[in-house]
Amino acid sequence: MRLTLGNKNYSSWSVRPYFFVRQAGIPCEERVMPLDEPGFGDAVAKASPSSRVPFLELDDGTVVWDSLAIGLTLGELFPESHAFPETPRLRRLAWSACAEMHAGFADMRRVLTCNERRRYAKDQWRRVAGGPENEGLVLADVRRIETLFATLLNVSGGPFLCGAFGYVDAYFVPVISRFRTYDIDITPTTEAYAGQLEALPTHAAWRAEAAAEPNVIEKYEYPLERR
Ligand SMILES: N[C@@H](CCC(=O)N[C@@H](CS)C(=O)NCC(=O)O)C(=O)O
Repeated sequence: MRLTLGNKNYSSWSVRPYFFVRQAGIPCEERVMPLDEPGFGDAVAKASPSSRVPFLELDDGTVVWDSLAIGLTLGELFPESHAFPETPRLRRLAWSACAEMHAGFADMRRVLTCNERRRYAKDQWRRVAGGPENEGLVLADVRRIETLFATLLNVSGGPFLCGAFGYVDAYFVPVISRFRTYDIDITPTTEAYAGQLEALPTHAAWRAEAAAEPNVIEKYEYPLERR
């Protein structure tokens, strides 16, 4: 089985399965295809039906594309990884949260691009948001995500969204990363949850591997003041 990813620093969709596979200890070969490098377009079009990363090649030759489908597949193939909770109520909440992330938060994703190794000074992101209306849309996404966290943590009792670490948590790792990159104000509940994710050994490994990547994608680097 082989998981193909984009840059660990920038490719938020790739970070999700990468983080889960690592944290759950699933045996899987890993390959990085850096986005925007010459040859990326042709290579990814040949290998991935959607021409996007991430994708997972199974031993029987099946290619599973899309971060959400990969999570569901990992849950099926590796039940001991507890990708999704066994308790039906929690499982349905995990599905809902992943689906909402997968389909939503376009304003936050567009403005607060994933860039784990960068740390901008507070409120600098507003300069690239495209006006007060867009700033409001980004903040509305952030607040909805915080409500989602609070709801799941309240039902499950934590420390992760559905109790034990699962795919839903890997799904929100790049969101917490964005909050850190852009120094977004977050509630104590979100802060405590972020601390749980950041304390995982996989998180330190991800940060180190993202920092070590040589590729810089200019369109994801803002000329903003850093902290
Ligand atoms: N819905 C997809 C989105 C995948 C996606 O947009 N991947 C981006 C990188 S984060 C990509 O492959 N971009 C390459 C391109 O558009 O050429 C998923 O969840 O996996």
